[in-house]
Amino acid sequence: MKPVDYRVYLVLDPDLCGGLAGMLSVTQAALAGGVGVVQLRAPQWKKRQWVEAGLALLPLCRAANVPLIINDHVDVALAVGADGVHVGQQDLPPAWVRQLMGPDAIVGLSVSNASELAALEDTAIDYLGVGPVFATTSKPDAAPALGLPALAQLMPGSGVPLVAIGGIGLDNAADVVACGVDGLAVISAICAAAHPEDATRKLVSLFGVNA
Ligand code: TZP
Repeated sequence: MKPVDYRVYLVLDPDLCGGLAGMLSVTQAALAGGVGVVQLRAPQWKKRQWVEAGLALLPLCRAANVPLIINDHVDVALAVGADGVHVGQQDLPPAWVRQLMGPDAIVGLSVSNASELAALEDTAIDYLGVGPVFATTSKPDAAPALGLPALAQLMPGSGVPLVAIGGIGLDNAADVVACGVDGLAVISAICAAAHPEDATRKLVSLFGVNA
């Protein structure tokens, strides 16, 4: 399925979407608006719920040729046949994720500052999620916000696509894109939008027609 369009990366939140039915309708709208990656993220959920949601999301993503990424849980990704896994600094190391998921899987890692980026030795990573760029209420245990100057200093990054995350909305997304990031990962900007398809389309358009 690679290469991947990282420009607008939807991270699903069951609370903001209104449960599984809401997640499916937000995903459908975001896919119609041109989202390039969908991640299932539900820290409060039991594994059964993850699997149920993953199995429901997968056909929508497949129909749009967009990868479905599972946050954190390799077993869920394998169980539902998802395209990849995104892990944080305290999760299963990316090299182990790669070994379990196989060479074609998409493996993403969160970094929240320059030292985590500099410490990267892992060649198993396909992309990096960098943030939070701004303060966010969507992840209560998020690291301190980087801010735009620090984000810009992290560019060009480490040779893999760099996707900014955290507090990104239609009001500030253009400034984030101007830092040179490859993509914007958002929860609330799409999940809590009155019109998720329009919100997605507007975010995609910030990268310009030839991006
Ligand atoms: N990781 C860093 S910030 C964040 C995650 C999952 C939450 C992003 O949510 P929002 O609503 O786009 O600020």
